[in-house]
Amino acid sequence: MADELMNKKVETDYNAAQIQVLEGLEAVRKRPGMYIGSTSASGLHHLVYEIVDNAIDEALAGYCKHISVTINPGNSITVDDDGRGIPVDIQPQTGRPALEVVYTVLHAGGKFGGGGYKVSGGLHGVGASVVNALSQWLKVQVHKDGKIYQMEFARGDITQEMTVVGSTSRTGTVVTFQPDPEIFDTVVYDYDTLHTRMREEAFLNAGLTITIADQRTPDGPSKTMCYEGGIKEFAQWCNRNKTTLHDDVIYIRGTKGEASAEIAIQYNDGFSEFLLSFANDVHTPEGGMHETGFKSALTRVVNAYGARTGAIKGDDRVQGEDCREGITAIISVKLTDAQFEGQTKAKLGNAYIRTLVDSIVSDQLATYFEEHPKTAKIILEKAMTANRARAAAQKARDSIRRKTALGGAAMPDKLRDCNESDPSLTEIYIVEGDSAGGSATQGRDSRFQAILPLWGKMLNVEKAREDKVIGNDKLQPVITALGVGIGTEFDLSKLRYHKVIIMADADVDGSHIRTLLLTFFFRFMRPLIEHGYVYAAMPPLYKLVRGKTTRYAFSDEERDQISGEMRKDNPNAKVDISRNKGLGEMDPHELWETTMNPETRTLKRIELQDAVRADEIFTLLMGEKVEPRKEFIEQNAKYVANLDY
Ligand code: 1YM
Repeated sequence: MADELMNKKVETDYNAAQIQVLEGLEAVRKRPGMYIGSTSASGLHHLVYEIVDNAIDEALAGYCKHISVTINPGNSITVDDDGRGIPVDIQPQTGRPALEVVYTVLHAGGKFGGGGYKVSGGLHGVGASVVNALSQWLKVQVHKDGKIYQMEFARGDITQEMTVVGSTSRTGTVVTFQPDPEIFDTVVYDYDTLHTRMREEAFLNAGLTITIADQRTPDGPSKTMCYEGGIKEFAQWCNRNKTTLHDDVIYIRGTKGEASAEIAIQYNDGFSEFLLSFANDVHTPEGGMHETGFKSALTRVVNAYGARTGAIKGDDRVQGEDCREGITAIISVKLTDAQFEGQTKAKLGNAYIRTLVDSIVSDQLATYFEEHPKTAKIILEKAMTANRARAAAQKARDSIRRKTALGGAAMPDKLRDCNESDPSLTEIYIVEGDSAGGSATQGRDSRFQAILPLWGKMLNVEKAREDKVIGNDKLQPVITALGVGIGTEFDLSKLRYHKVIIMADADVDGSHIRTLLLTFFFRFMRPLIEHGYVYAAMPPLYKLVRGKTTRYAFSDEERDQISGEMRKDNPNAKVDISRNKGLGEMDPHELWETTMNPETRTLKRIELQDAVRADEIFTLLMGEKVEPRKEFIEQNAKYVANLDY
């Protein structure tokens, strides 16, 4: 009788737990954005990172050496690690195998891990069960104690209970999932996106081997990455196409209690600041306490060294930004209670991390400077030169301000402004060439669309400091029209248009000017890109005419599809297909219909990744190193015809 009661009790608990499970995963399917950020491509890729995070935690615990990520035909993903394998024993709380709990209970990781398992700091702290809920199907295999355990799910529901399906001599976890097309806007994975993220993970976890392979085609790409030097190698890699000022990468690390921090620094001869910070391997583009601690310690140490050696006299000081000119620094912290704050939850909020980073950088960088006086001198001199250039920039700015104050007309001559003054309703087209500018001005809806034509050869921003940019007659109109200022004076709240649209031809010259403008925004107005205000207009590549019907195509595939559709009723009909020659050759009406009318146009929002790539390409094409430039052009010869080096 007592036994019967016991069983009944267990069963009731189990049912209650099951109901909770269903409600939990149902919530994930109802509001996926809450758990993975979005259901666009970014959310789709996030599924992979969640599963990989679990494998990386196993690596951090010291049990896993190799992780492999495979994109399978049909866009399912397999993640395989050689760790201990997820526990398969029955959990006393639920009466279910741990494996099942991990994949069906929301936020199960920390609760059932028995001490050792730390929830890693994913964007929303979610894990395996979320991926399961958002997958059309998911299969886990655990290799453990000589056996292969297997369990299968569909949209979070169990379709096959955990069973032993074979024997094995290895250990580890193998997860395969098919993202649910009912949930995601796209279910097609991008190899480059996954490759970039996996490379980052490999740099951040020194000695861990990560393989990424695309098996959707027979000879798809694959790459195995392992960096014994960790973030030191990461900093060198970021500088690979730049001229560095010292060979040795400065490396700093320290721990306090459960938290640890490591930093790698290498300066190049450029003018921009490249800080990459991470908390628990999660990129924190909005910065936070780790970056704050780093910046204040760096400034203090450089000034102290300058004062001690007599290079900085009296009350003179170099500013923080002076000390960061040309810096490449990787900051990586690991902590158990990461607090992510800010608009996109991409800013680290734990105040004690600032203290930790500040104190280790203060101590170890000061020591480094004493032991490496040559490097110390180079860094100090770079900061002092930057300081002088900043004073010159201030002068240039003041002089422009005086000129505009005297001249009265604050806006550039070439700007054709719109009537609406509420920035959230307006857009500006930055257009290459006067003739395209003319068509755009005639074709636009002047109530909310402004046009700014650019012409002539633009300044090479790669080798320009703020003072040169401010005085530049090609860039100054852009700066004035946007209203936000640049560099230190940048103020996003003054942005005059919430859509900044670069409109350039779909040819080599057009891509040059697009790259140039993106690099300029990236270097001097980065928040504009980070907040998603920058777009590229997408003019059509082909025009198809059959009788009185005209349609446009944006790719070769679309051209073929549309031409097929236009011939549907009569396969012999003549469809005239012409390649669009350029923006300047479209009449205003055509330009409006294809590229500017919000109802019919296609705009591509520029993401930071695009800008980082533009910056890289720009460094390559315009910078000083010839070898990588040659390589790039050889690799991309089919895209950049007629470019000599
Ligand atoms: C391809 C995905 O999930 N690997 C993985 C996960 C776990 C373990 C090992 C693990 C953890 C622990 C003990 C522990 C997880 N275990 C759990 C939980 N790869 C992948 N590899 N033994 C194995 O932390 O104590 C959650 S994840 F909660 F069951 F312990």
